[in-house]
Amino acid sequence: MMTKTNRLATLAATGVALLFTLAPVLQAGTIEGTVGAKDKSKVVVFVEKVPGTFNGDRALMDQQNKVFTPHVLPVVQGATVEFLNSDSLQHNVFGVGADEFDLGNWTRGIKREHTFNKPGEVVILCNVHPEMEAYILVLENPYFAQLNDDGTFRIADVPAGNYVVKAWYRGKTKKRKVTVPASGSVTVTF
Ligand SMILES: [Cu+2]
Repeated sequence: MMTKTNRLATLAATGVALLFTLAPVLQAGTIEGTVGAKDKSKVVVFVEKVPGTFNGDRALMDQQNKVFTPHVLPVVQGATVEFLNSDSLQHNVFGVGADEFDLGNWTRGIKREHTFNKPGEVVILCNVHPEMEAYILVLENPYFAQLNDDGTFRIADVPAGNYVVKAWYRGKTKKRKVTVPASGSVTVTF
């Protein structure tokens, strides 16, 4: 005869087994490959139209020695970017392109921020120093990657399906069609 404790244990075990049976299995694969570009740090590879709702995070762009760092910053739509002035002179930040704004001028140690809600490419400039330039790429989803030193990239956990993958470099994009498998990877060469 089953004791009360045993019966509870059996019920619990059945419940756990059911949970595992009913839980949806994520069918997702990896997109990997290479991009041929002179300046590998300035390439962003991204996947278009991945189903789901995604929120942008916070990111930082520094101004140091009259240079925006990083030079290329990919963010997800809705992200707020803080612009920090680390120099002992005045800088300005304004954006042109997919999103247009001007944050004004400010001095060392101070940050101002902007939230990027419009997808696309925004060129970041400083009206005090015409040589200062950077790019913020506002993307639809977090399925993007920057290149390793050897020109390779890897975008993991992409839901299985057919997509267009783009490689952005200095304001230009190349695209490839890919089929992401339910497990394993697909290789793309740009
Ligand atoms: Cu400046």
